[in-house]
This record gives sequence, C-alpha cells and structure tokens, in this order.
Amino acid sequence: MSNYVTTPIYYVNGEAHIGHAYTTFIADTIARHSRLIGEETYFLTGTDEHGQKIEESALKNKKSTQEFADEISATFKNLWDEFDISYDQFIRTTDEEHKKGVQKAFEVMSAKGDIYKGDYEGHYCVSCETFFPETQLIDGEFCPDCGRTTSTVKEESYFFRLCDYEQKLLDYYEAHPDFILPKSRRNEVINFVKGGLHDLSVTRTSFTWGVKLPKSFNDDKHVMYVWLDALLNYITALGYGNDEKNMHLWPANIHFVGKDILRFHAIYWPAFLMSLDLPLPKHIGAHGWWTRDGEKMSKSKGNVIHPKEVADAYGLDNLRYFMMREVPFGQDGDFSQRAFIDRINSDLSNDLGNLLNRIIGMSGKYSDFHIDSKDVEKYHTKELSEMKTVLDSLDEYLDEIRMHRYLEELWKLFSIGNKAIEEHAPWVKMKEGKTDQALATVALIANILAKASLRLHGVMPQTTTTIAGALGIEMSTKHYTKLIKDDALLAPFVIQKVPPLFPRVEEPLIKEAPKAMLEAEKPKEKKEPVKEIVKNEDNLIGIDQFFETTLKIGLVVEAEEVAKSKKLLKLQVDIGEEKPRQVVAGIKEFYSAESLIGTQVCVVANLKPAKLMGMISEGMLLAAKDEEGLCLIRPEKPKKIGTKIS
Ligand code: ME8
Repeated sequence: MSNYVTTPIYYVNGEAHIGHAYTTFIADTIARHSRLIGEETYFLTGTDEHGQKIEESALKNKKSTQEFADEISATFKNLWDEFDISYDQFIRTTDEEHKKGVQKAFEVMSAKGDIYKGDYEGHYCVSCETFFPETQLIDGEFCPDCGRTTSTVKEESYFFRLCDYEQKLLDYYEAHPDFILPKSRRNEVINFVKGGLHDLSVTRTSFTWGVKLPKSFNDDKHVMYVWLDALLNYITALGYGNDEKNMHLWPANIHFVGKDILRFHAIYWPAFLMSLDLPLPKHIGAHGWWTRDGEKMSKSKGNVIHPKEVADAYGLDNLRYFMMREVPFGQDGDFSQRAFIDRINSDLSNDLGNLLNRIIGMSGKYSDFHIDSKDVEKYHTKELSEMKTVLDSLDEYLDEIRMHRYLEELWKLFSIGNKAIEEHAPWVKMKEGKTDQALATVALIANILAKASLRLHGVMPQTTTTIAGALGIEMSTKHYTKLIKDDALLAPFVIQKVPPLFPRVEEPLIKEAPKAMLEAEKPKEKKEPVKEIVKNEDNLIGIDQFFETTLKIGLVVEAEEVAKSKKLLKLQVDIGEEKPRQVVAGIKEFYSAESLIGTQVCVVANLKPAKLMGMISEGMLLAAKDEEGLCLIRPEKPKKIGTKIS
C-alpha cells in the first residue's frame, strides 16, 4: 500500500507563519509514521506562484514577478529544510513540467466536453483569487471569506461544467463517509453543494501571470484560473502530462488543508478529477485556524507568530508536540506561550523526560546500566497487558487524524510506567535483596519508553531518535515491526546516558512579543504578589499569600550523610522535574540516610537555592519538631511524584 501525503502549496505573497508550519508538521508526522511502518510513502509540498495576488505583491516590492516568486518560494523551502521536514518533492507552479501537466489536463477536460467559452460577469476577490455571485457578497460589496472589497469584472472566460458534477459529488460523499476529515466538517460541504453549484470560470484575461492555455486553443489572451492551476499540482508532481513516472502513487491518501480551502479541495478538485477520469483522493483532512488572542494573524495587526522564532526558543519537537496535542484536529486554537510552557513542563518534562532519567539513574545504580527484559513478563503481566491495550487503540485515532487523542492515549503508557515504579518501588526491592524484581521494573519502563518512542516518532522525530539511541534501538521499520507489530520485548542492552531532553521552562521565552500578548501569558495561577502583608489581630493571611509557597510531593531517591556535620543529610529528591533536586536537610539526628531512600516527603519547591556547608540546597522538607524530637511530614498514602500540596 502506498501513502501519498500532501500539504497545500503556499502562496508566495508572504513568508511562512505558524499556521503554515502546523499543516506542514501534521503532513510530516503522517509521512514519517508511514515510512516507519514500512509503507511506500511520498510527501509533497511546495508553493503556489501564479495569479493576480502575487503579481500585485511583486509590484509593491518593486521586483519582477518571477524574481519575487523565487525569493519567497525559497524562504518556504529553506524553512522546511531547517525544520527537517521530510518532503520528497517541493513543487513550484512555475516549474515547466507542472505547466505542461496543467495544459494537458485542460485539453483532457475539454475533450470530455467539460470546458466551454462564454462571458463572465462577477465579483472578484483578488486576495482569495475567487469569484462570488452577488448574493454571497456582504453588503453587496465585500468578500464573504476575507471581508475585503471585491471588484466587478466582466470578461471573456472559459468555463468548467461544475454543475454537471453536483449529483456525482453528493453521491460520492454519501458513499465515502470518511472522505472529509474530521467528519464534523462533512455537512458544511454537502450543504454547499446542495445549495447549487455554478459552472466555474477557469481562465482569466485581466492579468498575464499564469499558465497559458494549450497551443491547440490558439488563444493567447487567457491564462488559467489560479485554483485550477494550483489543485492540479497534486498530480503534475507525479508526472501527469509528462513522464507519468510516479502516477502509480495516485490517488493521494490525504490532502491536508486548512478549513479556509476545504471547499476547493472537497468540491472543485474531485470534480476536476472526475472529469479527468482519475480516482479521487481518499481523504481531505481539514484543520482549524490558529489565532492569536482570538484574532486571525496578520502582519498589519503585528500579531503574526514566526515558527522559526518559536522553534528556536522552545525546541522544534516541543513545538510540533504542542501544536498537535493542544488543539483537536479540525478546531481552531489560540497560540499561547503559557499553554505551551505547561505542556513542556507537565507532559514532556514530568511524564516522559523524568521516566527516562529515572531508569538511567536506577539501572546505573543497580546493574551498571545493563537492562534485561527477561523477568518483565514474570513480574509485570498486568502492566504489559495495559500497555498492549493502549498500543492497540492508537491506530484508530491516527486513521482519523485525531492527533490530540492519539497523543493523549499514548501518554497513558507513561502513567503505566510511573505507577509501576511507585507500586513496585525498585529501591525497596533492592534493599530486600529482590534484585530480579527491581531490575524487571526498570526493564519494563525501558520497554514502555521504546514502544512509546516508536509510536511518537512521527510527531517528535529528533527526540525519539535520541531516546531510541539511549535504549539501543533504531527508529527503523525493523524495530517497529519487532516491538510494535510482533509485540516483542527489548533484547538485553546497556542504557546510554542522555542530557536532559526537556528542561523546564519557567517564563515565556519570547519576550519581544507585543505587550498585549505577554500580558495574556502571565501564569494564570500566579496572582499579583501581595505587597502589604495584611494581618488582623488573629494573624491571618490571605489565600494568595499561602499559594505563594509551592509545596510538592517528592520521593527521596538518594540520601547520604554530610561528613563533618552532626546535623545535615544530603538528599536527592525527585519532585517530578527533569532531574531530582538536591536538598540539604538538618535531620541527621532523627533519620538515617538509608531509611529515607524510597520514602515520600513534602518539599517546599520555590525557595531560592541556598548554600549549606558549601553545598547547594534546592528545597526544604516539611517537618514538625517538639520536645520529643523531629518527624517529617508525609502524605498519608503515596501520591504521584510532583503532586502539588494545597
Ligand atoms: O490557500 N492557521 O495558500 P496559503 C492554520 N495557495 N493554518 C493556516 C493558517 C492559520 N492561521 N494560515 C495559513 C493557499 N494556514 C493556496 C493553496 S493548494 C492547491 C493551494 C495554512 O499560502 C492552512 O493549511 O494561503 C491553509 O489552508 C494554508 O496555510 C493556506 O496557505
């Protein structure tokens, strides 16, 4: 089976922003996953370079249209290269082969009787490169899609008999309920078609920057309508009208598009393909709109988010993860640095990064970094079966491009891992001399991480490759088949140390954002510090003051006595961050270092680090001391590491 995946080809009238990056990330994710599972995959992206809009933009920039198109097209290509987007082909509609293919398609449609010459009088929106009937205009003048002024155009035009395809299209939607994804968008297309289609004007005489009609038409005045030209890129890229060398990849499995251009892909494009007697793409995946503070992004508003700037600040894989996890596919989403930071700290740093650190630490201590799955089945049947249930459920979400659900489900694997560590407490097993059991738990986690990485690879290619390297596997079809399809466990290996993959982020990293944007990004939970301590006679404080102290559940993973000190113990306390915190505590008289390892404590987590006998202490333990001595304050029953105490 082959999997041909495409993005829209982007207009070259401005540089890529976060919305373009989003479509490209999703397509790249699907392409990478498809390659990993061993399917023949072809991933197409590129630029849409003809039309009045580009001609006008070039003029404004005092450049020739070709020069302008070359420059902007290169900015897209360079950005995708910097982002390591795994496209197989970057098509430009100014490519000679493409133009030839478009002319060929025009001839075939014409031979079929679907093209005729007539006069067009209508309202044209240059920005959308679309005609609208009077009835659709807002206040009789403005474009119903973008709100800009339309101009009245009367010109000779060739038409495509779109009306003839009305019923065929409706039949097709009926027979293929998953043609449009998400399914919730299907009705809007069906209703549009049911509302009645008009024949489509597919040539223009009002400008020249476009594909010429085939020579056989002997008509120099006309150039192709930019949408006919653009949509055909999906087949000209495979050699249609030229050498046809990749036409075996047709039909596409999925065209990813924004909801703004769904109509073109779900109505015009299928009709063109029917006219060409070619099969239809299997899916059109229409995603929602990324907004900035609820508004559409635009240069004039100064609220455009540049993908490179965000990726440089927060990490490319983190950005990919955030965009796919945060917003359900098909819905609009607001881009907020605060939401992004929360995802990094909780999902990536706490859940995923922490798990890897913990097994590196434990295996180092218990087995000189050797990890062997031999006893995993014996001690962890329950976890293995829970894992399998999660892994088996994932394809369904992927097939429907419900990426946020896919990732949400996938993350259950890390919960299984974290829970297993809490329940089986390998450090206790080690103390009890049950080394096999302790090592089995560590190996279980290694297997969870390996399998999760294989399933996460499409979304986070770089990070999962690093994790795989630490676990002695490759992101390859061979290993995917073995560990996912055949459900095997990892062969014995020596785990490699890796630097922390997801450093925690405390504050927005992009500071030069417009003021309004930073305001909106102040941590929600952080209230303005109370300037004056308001005390009444009873010495009461406000709740805000109490919440200025961050208290968390921690697990003591290491403990040792501080030589030459009667009072101090040096502890490493895991509070759900990338690495454990070092806490130097004055409790030596009351607790032995040994007895603390593997026990839970309550940590004040937002104290400024302090130095005690030359050692950094990054937190404080809660304790109560009376005349009988000191005791640590602990949760009544074990809680998830890092849980906030309130
Ligand atoms: O429409 N949020 O090109 P285009 C999410 N050339 N996605 C966004 C977005 C946003 N704010 N802004 C843009 C065209 N996109 C035509 C396509 S295809 C044969 C021809 C993404 O440069 C989204 O995928 O205006 C949208 O469909 C595409 O960029 C439009 O890019």
